[in-house]
Amino acid sequence: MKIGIICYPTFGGSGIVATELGIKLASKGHEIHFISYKTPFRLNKFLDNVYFHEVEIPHYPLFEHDLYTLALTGKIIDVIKYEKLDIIHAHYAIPHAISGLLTKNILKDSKIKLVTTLHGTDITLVGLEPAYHPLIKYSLEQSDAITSVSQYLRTITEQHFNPDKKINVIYNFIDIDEYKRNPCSDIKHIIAPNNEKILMHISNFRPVKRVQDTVRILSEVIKTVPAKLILIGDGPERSDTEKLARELGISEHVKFLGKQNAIVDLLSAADIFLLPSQSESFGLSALEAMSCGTPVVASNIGGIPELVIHDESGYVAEFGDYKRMAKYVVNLLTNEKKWTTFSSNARKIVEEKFDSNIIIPKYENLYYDLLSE
Ligand code: GMT
Repeated sequence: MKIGIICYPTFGGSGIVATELGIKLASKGHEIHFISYKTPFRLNKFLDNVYFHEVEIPHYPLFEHDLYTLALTGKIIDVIKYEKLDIIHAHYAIPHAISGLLTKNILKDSKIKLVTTLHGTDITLVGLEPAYHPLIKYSLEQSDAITSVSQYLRTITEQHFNPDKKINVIYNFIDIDEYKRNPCSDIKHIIAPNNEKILMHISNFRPVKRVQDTVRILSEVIKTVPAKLILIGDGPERSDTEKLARELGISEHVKFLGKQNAIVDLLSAADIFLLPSQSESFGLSALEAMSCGTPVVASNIGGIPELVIHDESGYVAEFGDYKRMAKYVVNLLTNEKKWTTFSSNARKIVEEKFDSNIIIPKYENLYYDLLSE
């Protein structure tokens, strides 16, 4: 099949999922055409069957705002026409699914099929903006197929938009051969030379991630267990989080590493992964941690409990209840047998439910079904 993938190229779960999906499909012989305003950051080497098409946005003094949606539509039309695509797959409803629909309407005689994958905030945040609500509803009803990355996201989409179309849940996935605990990682000894336990968090530091709660959790944990907190990523909450660590007098226990690429080695050094988000349709970083055998302590919101099984592979608590999360962390860090069981349970859940070898065929079957209609 020839598939066009429309996604955001920057750090962020939806772009990562879209890029990894394209890479896996290409390795199975499909021809993949990524369309975005920048090369997706995970597309960092030559790969057979993979092409990238950059959307150029024309500027004109009359346009106070760039017309990305229209420029994207023009580029999709171009790629469909000249590369003879069978499917376009939009990741994130706004504006990708809208551009996809516009394309379909313009190319009336084409047999192109549009798949829209919902990732979370396109429904729970952006989708609730009154100006965008009718657009999202239209894009859901007019796409040839809709997928969502968790059961939770399907339910909330049905509640808010009541689309007259089935939503297929296809969970996010991971390459379990790439994301596995690396016992040789010497990062642990560098970060914690006195054998302190390591708590870790990775995100884009947006307010919804509640990064400051990770510092509050650490301040509780170190009352009983010597520990360090490693924060990976960057974003708007970083300076306030640094300030909080200073105010609590624990900044020597907190390391801000910024954006990093050696995620597997870093996760292999972690004893606990923290994800205290206020909203999370899935929680891709928790999946990466679990695949590396790191138990997760998280909030019990959104799609998180679909992967972090409470009292089995980690713990979940009410969002904002950092004291309870800290208790769960201490409980795991002071019970080696329990930690080992949770670590292997976490890996097992990933192998059984979220392995890319299980999930990618679900997307392929969806495409084949559409093409045979
Ligand atoms: O968080 C966003 O604004 C969008 C998106 C992204 O690109 O990071 O995140 C969502 O998609 C991820 C991949 O499917 C999910 O793992 C995240 O849980 C989800 N974020 C939220 O729901 C807040």
